[in-house]
Amino acid sequence: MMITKNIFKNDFIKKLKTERGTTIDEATDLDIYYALGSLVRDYIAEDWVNTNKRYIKKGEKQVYYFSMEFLMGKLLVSNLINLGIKDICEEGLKDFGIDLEKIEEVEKDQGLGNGGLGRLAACFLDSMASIGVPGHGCGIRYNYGLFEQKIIDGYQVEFPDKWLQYENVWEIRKENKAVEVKFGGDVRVVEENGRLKFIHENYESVLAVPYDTPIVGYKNKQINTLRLWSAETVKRDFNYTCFSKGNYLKAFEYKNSVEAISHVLYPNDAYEAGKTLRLKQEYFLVSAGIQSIIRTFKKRGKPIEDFDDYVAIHINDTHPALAIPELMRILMDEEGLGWDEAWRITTNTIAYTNHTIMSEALEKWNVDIFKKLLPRIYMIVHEINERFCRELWNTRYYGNFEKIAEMAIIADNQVKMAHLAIVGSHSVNGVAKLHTEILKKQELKDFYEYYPYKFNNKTNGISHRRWLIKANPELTKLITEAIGDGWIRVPTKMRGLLKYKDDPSYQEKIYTIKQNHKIKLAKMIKEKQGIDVDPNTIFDIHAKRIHEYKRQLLIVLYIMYLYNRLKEDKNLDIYPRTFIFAGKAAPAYYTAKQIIKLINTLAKKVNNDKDVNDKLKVVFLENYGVSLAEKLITCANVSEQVSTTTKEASGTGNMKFMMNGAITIATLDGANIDIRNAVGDENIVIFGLKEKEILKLYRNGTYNSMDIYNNDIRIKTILDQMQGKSLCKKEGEFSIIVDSLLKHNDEFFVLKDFDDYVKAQEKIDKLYRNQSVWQEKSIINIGCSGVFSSDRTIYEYATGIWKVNIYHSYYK
Ligand code: DL6
Repeated sequence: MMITKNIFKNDFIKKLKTERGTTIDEATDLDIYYALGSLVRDYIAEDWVNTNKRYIKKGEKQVYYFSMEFLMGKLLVSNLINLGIKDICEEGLKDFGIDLEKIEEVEKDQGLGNGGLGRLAACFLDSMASIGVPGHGCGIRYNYGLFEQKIIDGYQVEFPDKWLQYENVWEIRKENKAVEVKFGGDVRVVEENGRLKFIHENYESVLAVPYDTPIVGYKNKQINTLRLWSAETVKRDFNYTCFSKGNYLKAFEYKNSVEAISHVLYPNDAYEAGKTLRLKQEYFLVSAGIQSIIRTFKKRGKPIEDFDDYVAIHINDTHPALAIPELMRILMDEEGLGWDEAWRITTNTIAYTNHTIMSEALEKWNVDIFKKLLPRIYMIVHEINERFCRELWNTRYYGNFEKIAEMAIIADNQVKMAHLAIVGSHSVNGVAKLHTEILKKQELKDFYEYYPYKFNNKTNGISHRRWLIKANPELTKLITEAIGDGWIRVPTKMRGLLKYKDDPSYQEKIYTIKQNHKIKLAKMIKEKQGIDVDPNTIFDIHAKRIHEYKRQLLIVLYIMYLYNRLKEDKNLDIYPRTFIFAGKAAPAYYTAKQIIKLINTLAKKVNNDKDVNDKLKVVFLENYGVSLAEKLITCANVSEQVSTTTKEASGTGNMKFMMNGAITIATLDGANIDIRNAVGDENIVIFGLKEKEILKLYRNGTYNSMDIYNNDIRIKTILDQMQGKSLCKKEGEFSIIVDSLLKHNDEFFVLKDFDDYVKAQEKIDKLYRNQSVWQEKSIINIGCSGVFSSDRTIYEYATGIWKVNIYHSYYK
């Protein structure tokens, strides 16, 4: 159906009446949001049903993207854009005196993720639907997403994220599709007709109930599904006998323990060591997801032996790696296949992405916990391990006990999830070239040597629909005016912009758009924090999780250095800057939380010092998430991507900032390298240790951060200030930070890279003064950013790993 403005206006009035019992004059913003959301869902409905029908009728291979995290953000405006009706709705609402931007504020972010990994999953869903891959998300419907961060007295304080406080207008509960997931109990083995049967008994049952959210493709009528599972009790909600006897806690024990499974997202971007509940969550996700896939597959009437021709399952890091033994279990215990056939199907179906080399993120589960919680799954993992070790012994490592122990899936009383994921899948990919090379050369070297054909690289990407079209409609319009709208479907066509790079009038327009965003942000900062920020200063932004390897500290040291210089000489000629930080720290990561406190302490000092005020400001914005990111990325002149080389697998914030015209100051880490290759050395500012230098320093242990402290007066002064009372009231408040840099020898080479970073920043300062040069670089960055669209990434996954049909042939 073609939706015109009048149709929309009539439908909207009707919705307000039927769903909210109100009229335009009486409606609150919440009424308007819900009526609008419900209407948009109606507009989606028919295409959603038709897409599913088409998948079944054509028998197309389906992709299921399993992830413990989906950081979807808000969906209203992004759905309007993809349906192609945003302008109509916006204008229709305006006729009623309603501002869409204001209504969008009512929607809660779906913050079911920690950071890069979860947001990548969300971008992938958008791209799969938009380029026409039959691909769906499978995750957990946490009642509480990533905590809400408030800054109180400079400290991070966490509050529950009540995203489901009101109805979630996008989801549909499908209780008829619920499945049972079993925990604990015993496995009895019996022989029947010459075959072993595994009977799972005395287990605890949990009902997994799916909630489906439509994922709207860009103007193509393709609607895929994000299915999130919620844990519920199977039979009785609570034990009435206990309740009657007055034992209230006991009465609700079962209900509480079941519902805990999907209660809250673990707020850590590495894994939660040893937490049984986390293991329970992981199995809950894969068991529910795989049972549901098998059920859908069987409806097609194809033989189970052909499963891998029709289904591809992707596991987003190792968190869903139990998909491997779970699929084996179902194929053998329920479908009656033998081990070899089940193994062939499983490994052909499953593919795995590694997202980090940080050792604390490598999941390992204690065998005793694992066995107790998942007895049948443990038996299968044990058998996979036995067979794998035997194969290693027989093929390549005969007699080499040490090597086999290193590669084993179960060793040292632990189940190693990365090893399971590699052995049980047909593809292992890293997320940027450098990251993949590090996996091959170091972290997963043994596995690469054994299975070279499994390893490949898929450089990350971002949805340009979310991060440019939605976040920056003004820039979107300007690009389209210059080169037409072909770039929206084929983002690499943004290169067409390069011919405008030195056109003064185009440069002026690019400048004005950025400037207007900065003015808006400055207003928000003033309202929220009372800080006056001048939009004419350079906006220098670092927004991402707070982590030592991401090196917020390097920027802090630089600000302190600038501050000291300005205090010495008020007339010092530096281009005025506003440093903006945003990001959450894992609640148990004390050093990261102290870094937040340090930034806020420094902000207070700098912002209240009249001597430096017209040249330097520092702002920490609380509660970083998708919505705040959409506001920030449009405002940056400088994008800070300063992780210790080799530590950031890819980064995706780097791509978002670049696409919105920021110039990146970066180490040669993760996808920064790919950005450098795309824009050329002159259009990015690179500094810091290179991969080889870093690896050498780690290897030969010759680095001594005390030498730098003793020989570089700038650093000595700053660290002494950080220790003493000149910065904060409580002496020693930041000693954990200073100790990490000095006593613990600066694991992330902050001090080592400081000097080079200062020089890089001086280069930025100089470049910004010449606005025509700066704007030229900005246009080049925008023009070259198309290759970082997740449409490209998904195209590579679809053709290189999943081998699925891509329905919309415009993407090549
Ligand atoms: O691949 C998405 C994203 C990368 O861009 C980041 O560089 C990387 O740090 C992040 N990794 C994680 C770690 N999670 N685990 N395990 O979030 O992935």
